[in-house]
Amino acid sequence: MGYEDARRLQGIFGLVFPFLVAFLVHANHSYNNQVVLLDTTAVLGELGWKTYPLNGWDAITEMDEHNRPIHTYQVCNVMEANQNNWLRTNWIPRDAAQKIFVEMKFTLRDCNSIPWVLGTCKETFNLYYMESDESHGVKFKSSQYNKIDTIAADESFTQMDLGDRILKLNTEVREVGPISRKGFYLAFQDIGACIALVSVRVYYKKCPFTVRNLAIFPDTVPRVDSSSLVEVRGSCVKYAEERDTPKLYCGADGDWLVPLGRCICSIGYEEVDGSCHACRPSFYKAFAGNIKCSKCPPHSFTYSDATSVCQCEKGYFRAEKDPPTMACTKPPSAPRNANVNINETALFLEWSPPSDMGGRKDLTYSVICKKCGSDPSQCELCGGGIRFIPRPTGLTNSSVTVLDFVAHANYTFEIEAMNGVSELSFSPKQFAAITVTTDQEAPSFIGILRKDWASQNSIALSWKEPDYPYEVVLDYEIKYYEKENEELTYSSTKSKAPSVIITGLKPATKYIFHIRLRTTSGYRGYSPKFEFETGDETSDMAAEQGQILVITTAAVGGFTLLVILTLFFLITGRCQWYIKAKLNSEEKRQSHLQNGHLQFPGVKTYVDPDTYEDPSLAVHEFAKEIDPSRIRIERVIGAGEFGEVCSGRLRTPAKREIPVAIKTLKGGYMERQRKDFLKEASIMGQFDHPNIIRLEGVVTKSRPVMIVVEYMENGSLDSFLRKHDGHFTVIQLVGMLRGIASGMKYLSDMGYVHRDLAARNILVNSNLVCKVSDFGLSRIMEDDPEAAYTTTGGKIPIRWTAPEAIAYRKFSSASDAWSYGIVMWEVMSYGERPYWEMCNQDVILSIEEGYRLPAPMGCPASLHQLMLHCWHKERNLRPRFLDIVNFLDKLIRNPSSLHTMVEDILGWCNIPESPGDVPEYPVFVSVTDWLDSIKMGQYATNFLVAGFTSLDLVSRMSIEDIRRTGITLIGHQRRIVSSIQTLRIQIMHIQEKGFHV
Ligand code: ACK
Repeated sequence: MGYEDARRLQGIFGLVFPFLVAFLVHANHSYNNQVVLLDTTAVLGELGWKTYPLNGWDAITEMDEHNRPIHTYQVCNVMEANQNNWLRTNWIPRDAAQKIFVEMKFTLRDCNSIPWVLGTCKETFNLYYMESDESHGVKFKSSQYNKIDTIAADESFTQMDLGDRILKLNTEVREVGPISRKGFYLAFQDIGACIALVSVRVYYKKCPFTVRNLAIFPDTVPRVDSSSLVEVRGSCVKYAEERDTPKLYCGADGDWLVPLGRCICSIGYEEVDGSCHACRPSFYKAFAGNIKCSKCPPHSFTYSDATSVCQCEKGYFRAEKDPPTMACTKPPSAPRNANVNINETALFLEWSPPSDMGGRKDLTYSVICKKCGSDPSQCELCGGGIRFIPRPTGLTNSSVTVLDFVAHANYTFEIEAMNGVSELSFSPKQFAAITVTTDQEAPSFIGILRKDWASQNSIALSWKEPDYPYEVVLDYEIKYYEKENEELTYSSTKSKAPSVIITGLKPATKYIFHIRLRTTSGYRGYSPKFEFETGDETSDMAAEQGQILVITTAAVGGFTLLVILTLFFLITGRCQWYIKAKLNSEEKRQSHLQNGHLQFPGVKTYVDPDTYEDPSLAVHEFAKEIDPSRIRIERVIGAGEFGEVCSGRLRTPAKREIPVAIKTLKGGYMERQRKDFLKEASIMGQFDHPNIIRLEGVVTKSRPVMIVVEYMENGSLDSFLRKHDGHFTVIQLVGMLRGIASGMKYLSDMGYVHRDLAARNILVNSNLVCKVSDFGLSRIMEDDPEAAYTTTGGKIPIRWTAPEAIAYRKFSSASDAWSYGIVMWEVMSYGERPYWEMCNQDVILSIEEGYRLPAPMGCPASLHQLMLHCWHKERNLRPRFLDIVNFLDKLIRNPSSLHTMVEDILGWCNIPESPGDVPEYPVFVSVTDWLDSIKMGQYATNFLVAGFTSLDLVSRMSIEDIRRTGITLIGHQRRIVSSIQTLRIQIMHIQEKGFHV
């Protein structure tokens, strides 16, 4: 409120204080996130506060024009030295408050304006408090009180002001907490000033009752510690149910943050204006969800409210698996146009689909076979002798083949169409029937099939050649199928000789074989079925021997060739093995390339040590063996998953000593652990880059097994930053990030995906050079304390991992880029834990819902933009590491681009340069918005009361102006000053474009 608006005042009291006008004192602010514990402007009777001594503070109550009291306490003993006047409130119950706010409105007389008081007159008073579980009545002991602050006026008034009768009202707010007793007193100590305390308002902040996403959140008191949030679980409104636990976080300023999860209206209810209402008659809602009720589907109805499933009309049904949204349906009519074709051995039945499908698509057919005598009414079911291909029931095509029927018989086939509701209907079944008489020759028998031998995948059969005096046998056809799987697989092969080897069979499986022969007059009938089984693992040797025996015996008839052949196989096998070993490493490179990584000319490709049959070969291909006498271990610096991590010295072949870190494998390890331990060396040894931790070598030939790497004086990046919170310039931090990005670019160029990029896995040396480390690959997830099990079963460091990698383990350089964004955030917040105390499940959910980490305090906007870019949901749209390095290089070359803090630009809205243009410069909405955007919203009243009501005025404020508004915290003063500098630049740009602020 501007001072100019204040009404003229009347004088009282020796030196004459101004009286306050009602609209200033009774200004009606209502804040729904504040709970008021005391407001002197709302007390109708006497306040009854205690004064010590009695002639110190003086209570004066006046009435405003609405007859409401204005309680003022005044003191003005400026003529006498050594004043110590106390004014104590009544006992104020704490309620649920943990931190309280005291807002005081007062006027203070300028000492210079009072003659003869030099030396005794003061321009401040002190604010105290004392906690207690009950009221102490009139008892008062100043020594029991704790000082909150010294309160000074931004504006004191002079005699001249009094003459002009202009009110200079100060408003100061102080916070106190944590408060834990049942209540407290406030006390105001005057030490010789001329003060009128006009009003006191005591309140605490709360996140107010709210309904979000159909969930109710009660009034919640924030934590005293302003950096931590209170997690509140919402309860669903009536007729709603939970979908992903609804949660909100209550922030220190009484704001609800990060909405997660939601409730949805139950079945039969729909959402109307934030609550759930029953569906009307003729409407239904079958699923819980925030969808509207729908009209009943065809052939169904309902006469009641809140219906979840509509009832079917008569003659219509709903199959068990039919969704309630589907129309009710009925059985199909009978198939049409049944027809039969018959040849020597088979009957082919065909028909057309029914004319009425009953409204469904799940149509199948069944064929019933009946064998009838000469009287068509005397029929019996055919029984098992007859075969249907593919099967007699559940047919989806409108045809079937019938085999193994008897000659000279009458058969009737009834073909029925069915669908998913046929079983539910009591109406008589409708089918198409067709009768056929068989008159073909019965199948001819050609003798007995013998199994000569069987291996896992083949069977050798033979039979006796038939004796047909008048016909020439052209060849044999052998049909076979798996006994258990008759309909699915049916194969055949031909042979001119009376023997065959059938290959490609499944091990230890029973097969059925038929055979028929072809003569010059055509095919004869099939033989009966023969059943043979393939062998299991143990049978192969015998079979191979049998095979060789058969081949050899047949071809040579002697033992010599068998020996020669055996020798030949052995030798060629050996040679192949030898050649394979030679090619091994090259093949692995090739196979890696086939895994999708694009090889850049001149860039080495990473070789996965897992592709080596023997991982110790990989270690020695990529890591030097170090003689342990060259290593001097000095001290233990940490604990790794496999054993201690030590620092020490390594004597180089050139006799120089270099500092190293030594990872050891503790005794009693299993072979698998040794492999995993050395795998890191096999990976690290392939890299050579200034931002990747360098491998010096390994000790594998003596105990303990060790991995020796370069020493990084400052240890891991996360703890290093936490230890040096706020110590670095933005450029230094960007330099570190640039290093990490450069290392990651190298890794991604080599086709290596890190999967566990996080500040804890970056090491820092004494020159602040950051290097990527921890190449555990498969074991990382076990090793990393951050890794948690996902629903897909893997162990993943959730907070650092891209959503697609969490959801379906799609790890790539793009998912590394996501992790890099998190590392950026860790660096800019000096090692803060990403997503703070949120649980992993909430992190996953909030990312899914589009939430992203906000910029850490003091983070340049350009860097936060880059982070957001790295956290693009669509992985192909994330920057490549090459882009990141280039971008950071540009920032480093042009440091002014780092001056705009995110706080400065939040809350601005974009304005177009000219109609149709893409907005370039942001513009603020109000002073309050601007303060909110730099997280200083708590000072909005101070600014407005002090008259800084427009951004233009704010942009001209000096540090003194800021102090005068009552902002005492140095950090806050600094933040506001630096934000004002940015504001000036922004306003200049906006004005250059011809816009008004
Ligand atoms: O945070 P720190 O001091 O840095 O504690 C861990 C500890 O060993 C267990 O991993 C430190 N550490 C690991 N490698 C190195 C290294 N090459 N140089 C210096 N310290 C290292 C790490």
